[in-house]
Amino acid sequence: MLTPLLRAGGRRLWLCVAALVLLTSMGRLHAEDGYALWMRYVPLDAALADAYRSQLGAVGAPDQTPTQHAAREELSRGLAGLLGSAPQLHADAGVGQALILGTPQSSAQLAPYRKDLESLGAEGYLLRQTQLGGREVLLVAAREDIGVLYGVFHLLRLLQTGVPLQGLEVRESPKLKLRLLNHWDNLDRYVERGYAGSSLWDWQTLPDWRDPRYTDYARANASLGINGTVLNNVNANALSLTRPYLLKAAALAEVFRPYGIRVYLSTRFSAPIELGGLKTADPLDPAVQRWWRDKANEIYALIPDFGGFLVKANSEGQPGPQDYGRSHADGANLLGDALAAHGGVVMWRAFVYAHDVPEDRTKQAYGEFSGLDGAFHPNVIVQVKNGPLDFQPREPLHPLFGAMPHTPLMMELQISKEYLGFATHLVYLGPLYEEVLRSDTHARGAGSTVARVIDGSLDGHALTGIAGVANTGTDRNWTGSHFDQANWYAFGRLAWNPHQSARDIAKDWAAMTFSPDPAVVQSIVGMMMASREAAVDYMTPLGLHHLMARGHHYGPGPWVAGGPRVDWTSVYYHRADRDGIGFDRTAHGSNAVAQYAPAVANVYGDLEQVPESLLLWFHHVPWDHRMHSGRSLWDELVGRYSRGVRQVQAMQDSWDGLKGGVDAPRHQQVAAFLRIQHNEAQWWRDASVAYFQSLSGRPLPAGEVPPPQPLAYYQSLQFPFAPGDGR
Ligand code: BDP
Repeated sequence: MLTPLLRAGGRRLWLCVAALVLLTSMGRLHAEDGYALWMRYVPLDAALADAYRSQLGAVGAPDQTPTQHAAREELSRGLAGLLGSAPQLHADAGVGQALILGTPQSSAQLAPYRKDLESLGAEGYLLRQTQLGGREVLLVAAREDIGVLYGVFHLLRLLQTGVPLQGLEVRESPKLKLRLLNHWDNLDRYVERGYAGSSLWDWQTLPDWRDPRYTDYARANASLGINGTVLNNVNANALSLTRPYLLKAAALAEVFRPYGIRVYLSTRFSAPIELGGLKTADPLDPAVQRWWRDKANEIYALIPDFGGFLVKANSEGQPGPQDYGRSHADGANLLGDALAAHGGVVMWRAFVYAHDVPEDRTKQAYGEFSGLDGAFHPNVIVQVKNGPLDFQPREPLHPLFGAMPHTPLMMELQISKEYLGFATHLVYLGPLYEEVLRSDTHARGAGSTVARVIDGSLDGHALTGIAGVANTGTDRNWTGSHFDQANWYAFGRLAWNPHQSARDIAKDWAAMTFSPDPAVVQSIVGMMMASREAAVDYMTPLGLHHLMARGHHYGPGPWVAGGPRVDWTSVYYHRADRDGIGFDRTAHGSNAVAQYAPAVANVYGDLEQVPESLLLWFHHVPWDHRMHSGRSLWDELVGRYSRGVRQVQAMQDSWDGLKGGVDAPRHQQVAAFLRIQHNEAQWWRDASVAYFQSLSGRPLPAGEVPPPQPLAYYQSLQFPFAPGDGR
């Protein structure tokens, strides 16, 4: 009798202890709203802080330029937060300093490193623990001030993630030259495909009022090495090029400059007509050429380090050179010539599909651009989306990668999740980015990855770059949800080095954003790494694509048909009927596979070899088609939809387990968003299964629950106020 009682008592005691531990740890967790992003700098574990404090001691950090000042400020803020006391900062390098920041020009102690630092380039940096005058010192050294700032952010990351500094040796330089955010922000502060509030840019109060948030935006970007920002939407308003707006852009440029961030603008090709009163915007017309040259001169007088133009032309109704019978190269070169004298670049988008071409939309960019290889002026770079359609949950690589060896190509990724559940769905995009970067174009034999196309190493280009469509807005947490901060973060880290691993990046982010506790990190990284595949499963499994509701793209719409353009409908892309499903892009169909190098085309074009994850992108197959699992395609499809929903449930379970390990306000919001995601994943699954079953006429596989509502119900749902729609 005694033993069970004791056991019960013991259990109670254990529960009390556990509750106490939880309460104490919860007590330590301050309520957070996400504003600080991954730069929270909250106190480290005491032992770790002691160890770091003994290694960092007094700091020598010059304070002569705005960038040097920014580096000092960040270091000071970081160390004060992490270690509990602000460091002693000395502007002149001196004996006894344990941490030395600077360049060979700014710090006498770093002068001997001049040669060593040369090879790191203008933005690179060196972190090194070494002996100086018989003492241990840590150097954060670079050729230019901006490298020092990047080095400071790197050092702070090491501290935030608990990396020992003993014997530290880090040599870093960016693999890509242009590392840009593209803001799809309109002048009225509406953000196209934005899910995080309004535009950060308060055009009305600029240039006089410089919201301190602009500085925090710059800090966040500099912490990742992002070095440029396109302020306005690619569906551009010509007014951005008028003097009042240029003055506003100049004010932002001034705030961003110390952080190494240049300002760029999206330009409307017809601006010479709209603003200049010309009759034409023909790129070969001398008056048009003069107008753009004058405009460039005006811009550079106000913004001496202006980055250049981003252009969406002859796409989705935007004006462009083809309106005058000229090519994309003619258009891009017109602007390139205007900027050349000032060192600016033109990023000319390849996201084009014509209104009157009845061809498979995924083929059109290649069709229009591949023939122009080598025709662009040296300061023009062609900006290509990751896949040939439009930021879907999964796409194959864009066939232009590797197909234009004589033209610099940069990649455009979407950070904002237009097609991936907006801000409420937890979908970490690191694996999506990594998947495309590691895709092999086979253009110059095996190993010709997209990462090597865009880092210039494949074809020897010096002008290189990557752009991410920003997910920022006025929401307190910047990105509309706590987890969407990870997508901004991952984009920036991969922009610096596209060969990094999405999992490693997730680990850093989770430790810095939530907690360095290994159990917390492991659990969060597990959720993140599975999340993208979950979204693919519950939205568009097995290579399906573009099945979202019309216009706003919120929720399922696999039945979408009719309307202005066939390639804006879902039925065009899935082609399902009683017999089968999928878009035949083999030689029997649109032959889009032929746009890839033969080694890739052979795999994608062959039903036996194509990865199942892209099966229905490239093939139209009967419902009975045998899958690797041994199941029929129909059974597999339904199974994938349900698997996606279960995965969201698993994320909810993991998150519930983190109660007490993450501060309450953030925990609650993520938990609520996961509930939304779960409901919406279920909705996606039910609506899609109901719809495809209405075509296939097949019974659900054993164990699958029938959709609770008839198809007509799902089809009747309307969301006129879903956010972010184009307008
Ligand atoms: C699509 C968006 C649309 C953009 C377009 C683009 O739906 O709002 O304008 O891409 O990239 O994904 O130009």
